[in-house]
Amino acid sequence: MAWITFCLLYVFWAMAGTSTRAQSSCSVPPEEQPWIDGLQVLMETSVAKSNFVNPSILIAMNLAGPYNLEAQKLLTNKLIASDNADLTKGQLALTIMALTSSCRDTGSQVSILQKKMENWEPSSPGADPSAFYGPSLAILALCQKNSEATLPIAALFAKTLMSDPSPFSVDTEAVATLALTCMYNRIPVGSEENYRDLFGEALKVLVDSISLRIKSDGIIGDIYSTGLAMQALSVTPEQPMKKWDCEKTMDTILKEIKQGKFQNPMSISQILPTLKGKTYLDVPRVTCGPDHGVPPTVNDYPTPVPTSVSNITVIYTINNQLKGVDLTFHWTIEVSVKSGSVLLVVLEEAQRKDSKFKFETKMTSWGLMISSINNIAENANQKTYWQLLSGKTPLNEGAAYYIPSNYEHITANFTQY
Ligand code: B12
Repeated sequence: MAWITFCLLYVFWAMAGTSTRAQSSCSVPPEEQPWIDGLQVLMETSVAKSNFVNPSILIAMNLAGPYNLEAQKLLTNKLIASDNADLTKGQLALTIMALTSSCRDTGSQVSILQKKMENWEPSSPGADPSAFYGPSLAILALCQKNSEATLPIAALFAKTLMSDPSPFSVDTEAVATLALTCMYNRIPVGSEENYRDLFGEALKVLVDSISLRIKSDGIIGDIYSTGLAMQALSVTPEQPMKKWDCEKTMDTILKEIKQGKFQNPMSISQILPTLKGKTYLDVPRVTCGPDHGVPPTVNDYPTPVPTSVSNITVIYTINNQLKGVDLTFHWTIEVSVKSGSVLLVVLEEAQRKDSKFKFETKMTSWGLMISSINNIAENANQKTYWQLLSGKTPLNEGAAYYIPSNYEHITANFTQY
């Protein structure tokens, strides 16, 4: 009898571990599907165009079902061949999930990440609101590989998270929710500590906080955190204090897609799973085989309307009050660029007009990041970076995608996170 009970419990646990029980979900209406296909094609096309090996794109592609099998193969092989030595916890976690979604072996990466997380020393409370983003990805990836071995790390993570008073970004809370939901769903029967209560309590804190950031139009945080937040709210076992209207969020996201707000392949990679009814929790369940969706022809989906070619003036200020007392500066320049130009063109024009405005960039998963201006460089150890603002409002896109309007005042401000 005891044996039968054990077997039943095991089956129940195994089923719990493999189901991403959608608490709230909604889908893209069939007539809007061409827009989503268009996004996927845009994201997949970026693979051949860039040398940057982006695991998030492979994850999204495999969750959605790749159209471009060549791109899928190319990215998988590049990831297998890439050197893991200098990867951060978050990058390693994304690599593991990407290779898993392509049904490849991840044994060596998993043991490196496991060790890194066993040695993880949470930063002091309130130190850095984004410090949990990478560790959240790490717990999510490790949970999918070996949830039992991840229990103590996830428990420390959940406790640290709850004791930190600083408000996290919606992006961070969303990934932490996915990670702890994965753990919650895979707690082995008969575990010593009461993990279910602990993870449940942490999840409640996280989803309540996410729900408080739902705007009246359904956007959660900003449009670029909404994809991850939708994934999180659709799988969490804890009900948020403020009810989430998935349909409303979906409607607004579709409107934003039609306005051309999802041009950055990385932004597509974070919204596409939700639009396809998937979440990062589905990564271990991707089936790899010869089957793939029929690629839509390029004309099948609408593209955003092109902008005009008249010139506009942009006011551009660079400000450093942080580094080196004798190095501080606050300079402004006016530049003229073609209407519809991205901010990067403004920065290039400013640099051409006046060498004080010289700048450097570095390639990242989100595209080019402004890493240095007038020889003052960002520094992760000192938590400094160049923040971009329009007036006093921080931009929600980077310089390679943001399109300033006529007489807009853009500031690059050297600051700390
Ligand atoms: C942490 C974080 C930062 C940190 C990164 C440094 C650090 N050591 O952690 C800091 C505070 C510096 C930062 C800066 C900015 N960020 Co930021 N950031 C994030 C966050 C929360 C997590 C990134 C991460 O760790 N990913 C996991 C690791 C494993 O991947 P990774 O590829 O190695 O991560 C690197 C890149 O993401 C890069 N990065 C971070 N933010 C941005 C933004 C842009 C435009 C670029 C090109 C690169 C970049 O820094 C990471 C660490 O090296 C994401 C949220 C998200 N949804 O992705 C937002 C996010 C990527 N950031 C965003 C934005 C808008 C910015 C800023 C433009 C804000 C501003 N107004 O200045 C600036 C960049 C300005 C510049 N100099 O070019 C947006 C991008 C949206 C978009 N469509 O482009 C996101 C999605 C947040 C959001 N929901 O709006 N960010």
